[in-house]
Amino acid sequence: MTDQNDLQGDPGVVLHDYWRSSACYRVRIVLNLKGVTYRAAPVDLTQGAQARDDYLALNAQGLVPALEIDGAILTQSLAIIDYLDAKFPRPHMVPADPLRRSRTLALALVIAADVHPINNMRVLRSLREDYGASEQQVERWIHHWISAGFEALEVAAPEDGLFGGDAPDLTDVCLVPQMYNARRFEMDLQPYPRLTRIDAEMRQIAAVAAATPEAVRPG
Ligand SMILES: N[C@@H](CCC(=O)N[C@@H](CS)C(=O)NCC(=O)O)C(=O)O
Repeated sequence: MTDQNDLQGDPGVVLHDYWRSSACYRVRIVLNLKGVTYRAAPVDLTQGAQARDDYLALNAQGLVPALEIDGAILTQSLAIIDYLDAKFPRPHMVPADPLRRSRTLALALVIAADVHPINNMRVLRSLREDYGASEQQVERWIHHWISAGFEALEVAAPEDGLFGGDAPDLTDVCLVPQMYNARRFEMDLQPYPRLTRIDAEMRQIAAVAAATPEAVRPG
């Protein structure tokens, strides 16, 4: 796949990355699928590095990822992927056909807009610190919202192949990190056999395997 785009390997591409962040994991998968070489600049969320002035100068939201590319700083994983798709078209993450495009975006947004944001670190911290939630309640919250998204995705998932058919699309790219999180929080995945199969097929792809948290964990 690396030889399919006209330009890859710009050594100036820097991903401000946290190894276990799902939003970063999405961007790493797409950079790898498109064969774009990048340097990772770790932002240690466990040390609060996302809230330090030097990082806030890159992303005033204090969230990872941020991508430095072409002299610009891009934020929001889906907006970053949209830029990469425009700049390095092959393989496409979102189809050009309007109807297929809308359907792909809708499924990807089940995860990126409706599941992931309410399970991220700052929300879980607020549940614990501002609302006194116990670890058991936090876990129930996480499972509840992942299940809500996965139930809808399982219905939409193809019987064979990936969401993108023979090649990954944006939904597949968003699914893999969300499945990683589901396993991390010990969710029962038996109700989602199609999602489980798609995730396993995705992780067989070398570019996807190279983006896994364990493969990029610093130190
Ligand atoms: N919608 C954003 C979400 C980014 C996001 O929530 N990043 C998390 C890691 S996955 C983060 O930086 N969390 C830091 C915090 O919650 O303080 C995107 O897709 O880029």
